[in-house]
Amino acid sequence: MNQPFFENIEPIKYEGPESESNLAFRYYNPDEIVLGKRLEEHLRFAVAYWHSFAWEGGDPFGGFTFERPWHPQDNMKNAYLKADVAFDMFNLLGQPYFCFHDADVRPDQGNFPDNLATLNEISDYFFDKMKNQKTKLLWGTANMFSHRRWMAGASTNPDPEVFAFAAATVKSCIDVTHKLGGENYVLWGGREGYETLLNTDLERELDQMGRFLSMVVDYKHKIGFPGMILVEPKPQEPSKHQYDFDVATCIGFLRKYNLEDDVKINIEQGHAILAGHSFEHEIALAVSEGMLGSIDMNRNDYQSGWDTDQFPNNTPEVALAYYHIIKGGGFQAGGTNFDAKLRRQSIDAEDLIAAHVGAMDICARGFKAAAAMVEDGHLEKALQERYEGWKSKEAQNMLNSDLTTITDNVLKNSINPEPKSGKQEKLENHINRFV
Ligand code: XLS
Ligand code: NI
Ligand code: NI
Repeated sequence: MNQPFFENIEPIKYEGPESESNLAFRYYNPDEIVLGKRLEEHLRFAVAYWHSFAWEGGDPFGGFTFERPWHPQDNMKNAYLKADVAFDMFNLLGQPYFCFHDADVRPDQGNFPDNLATLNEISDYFFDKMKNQKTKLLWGTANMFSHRRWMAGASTNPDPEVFAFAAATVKSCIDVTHKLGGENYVLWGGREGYETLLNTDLERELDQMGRFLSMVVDYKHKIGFPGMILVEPKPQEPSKHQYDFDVATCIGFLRKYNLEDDVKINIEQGHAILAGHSFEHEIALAVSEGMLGSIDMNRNDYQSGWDTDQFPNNTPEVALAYYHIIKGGGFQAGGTNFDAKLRRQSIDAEDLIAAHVGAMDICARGFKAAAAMVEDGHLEKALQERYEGWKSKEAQNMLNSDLTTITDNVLKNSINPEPKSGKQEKLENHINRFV
């Protein structure tokens, strides 16, 4: 199919920090070796199909602004055109991965058999395209939040028929992800939550969600899907209360249903902010529990209170996130998915490319800063020094004793601790040497 959507745009190249071009990488050189590995293999960038190609630019006060050639997205002809444009963009950017929901790539047919047939049809088309270009699938997922059938939840729905439709939908999406060699499968519970307890049996709904996820894990093993299963926390929006509130809540949930070995976590910057955390807090917590799977990289407006999904544009924030990812051993099957969308006034085809180029550059810059911070070692050393006291035998023994013994010791040795500086500003100043 011949379409002129990205007219006059050449494949994006690395030109270095001095480049004057709007459409060149200044920091992202995929072949640069950082910490012994190519940058491309560290960062594992993915483009999100939904924001870049399915979203039409509407907001609660106004309609669509984008008017792409593949709109309206209600027929398969336009689904094919959209796929052509998407894979053209992947070629221009050269990022190694993409991610998609079923609903991004084919129109909803209003019933399961037709949804299944069209998903299989368009994913066969992807399969052929992926034979001819380097783009791989980071993860697949099911959109079980847009269509009205999901309004009261998918697996947590009061209606068992919706649970059944959800199970069949997820099975079809795992099958397609497997067919395309996807490296992960994500479940984000957009409607898995509630508006009011007046009509919600919270305990029952959580049990339904636990059973559902267990079936997903069983199915993954049954078909030999080698990818990771990931859940993605978010505190609210679209539901008032989402069950997968944040990383800590997800870990508690996964442990309760004995799923912590089979399911890891996909952490999104904006969702961390909405939950009242920093991105690095969520990452560090997941790393410390062995639960980090992948990240959805974006930027949230700090004032709005809703999910703004902006492209990242803040090196210090990104650097601290990658610092904790590197300290955790880096990505295994996961990667950096740009779960980010244009502002609705950015209607040009070139805006889509520029947004990704800038985002890839910011991530590369942040990642290299983080790697330098790791190599420099000052932060790690300061951290070790702060906990130095715990290295002594007495301190370690105390952790295995009891309150009475400790009290006796406090009295006997007149223990009276002298406060020590936390040196926060000095440490923050140190970060500024790298970002
Ligand atoms: C929405 C979520 C969504 C998931 C995939 O807020 O971030 O985009 O990443 O369903
Ligand atoms: Ni996301
Ligand atoms: Ni989001």
